[in-house]
Amino acid sequence: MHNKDQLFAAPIAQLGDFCFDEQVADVFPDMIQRSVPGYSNILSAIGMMTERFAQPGSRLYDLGCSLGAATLMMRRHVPYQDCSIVGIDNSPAMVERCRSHLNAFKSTIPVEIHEGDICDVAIENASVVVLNFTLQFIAPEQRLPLLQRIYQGLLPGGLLILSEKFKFEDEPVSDLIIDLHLDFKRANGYSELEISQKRTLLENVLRADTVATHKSRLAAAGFVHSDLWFQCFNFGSLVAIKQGASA
Ligand code: GEK
Repeated sequence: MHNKDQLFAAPIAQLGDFCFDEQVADVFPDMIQRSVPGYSNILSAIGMMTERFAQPGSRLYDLGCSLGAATLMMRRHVPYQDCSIVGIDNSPAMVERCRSHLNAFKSTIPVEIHEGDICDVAIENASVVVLNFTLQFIAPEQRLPLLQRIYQGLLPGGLLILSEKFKFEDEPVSDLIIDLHLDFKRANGYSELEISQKRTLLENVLRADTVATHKSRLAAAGFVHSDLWFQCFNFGSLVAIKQGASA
């Protein structure tokens, strides 16, 4: 059983910025499941795509791994014993819990979980790179350089899975989609106070882009092949494939 997210249930006098501290790490599986529509579908598909895109002797990266949900999926589905998985997160609370969570399951695939900034770490010999709801927390000016480094680090035929919260330009459409997401959170038991406090906290921290911005940034980073493969309200996921010898 996961701890229930009740972090924003009582009024908070001073609302600062959201951060991935111990309190958040303790309730994170419940929080993300109740806040992000389609989260478990995306995780299942990360497993399916790992089976297809992992290359023998390569590395698989989970950038902004939190408690390692995508790392676990990749570890379960990677079809080659000589692959390894690297998870990176800059929150010490997440990294500590991620390591013990992964140790609770048996596997012969090597996994390293590093505490660090994904904008600084080397990405090499990669067949699959996952950015599952992490790019949205990176400073906008660092997003293209990060995608360029991912592109450089991917092997030909390698895959990037980029899941994000999206912004919409058309006002009535945007209002509708934001409302549907609020209904999703209400249906999952969040109160109006919890919803509004969390929104205020995230305002300066989570800066969403439109799907079109993501596609053009992926193209600018070098990816010739990319598109949206999943969307539910204002959350979704893109794939980008590095041109291979035969692609
Ligand atoms: C999942 N992928 O469950 N460097 C490293 N980590 C970072 C950085 C950075 N610069 N900025 C933020 N993070 C996970 C969910 S959560 C998404 C990802 C969410 C980390 C941060 O510490 C947090 O753990 C993660 O990115 C984002 O599939 O909370 O909406």
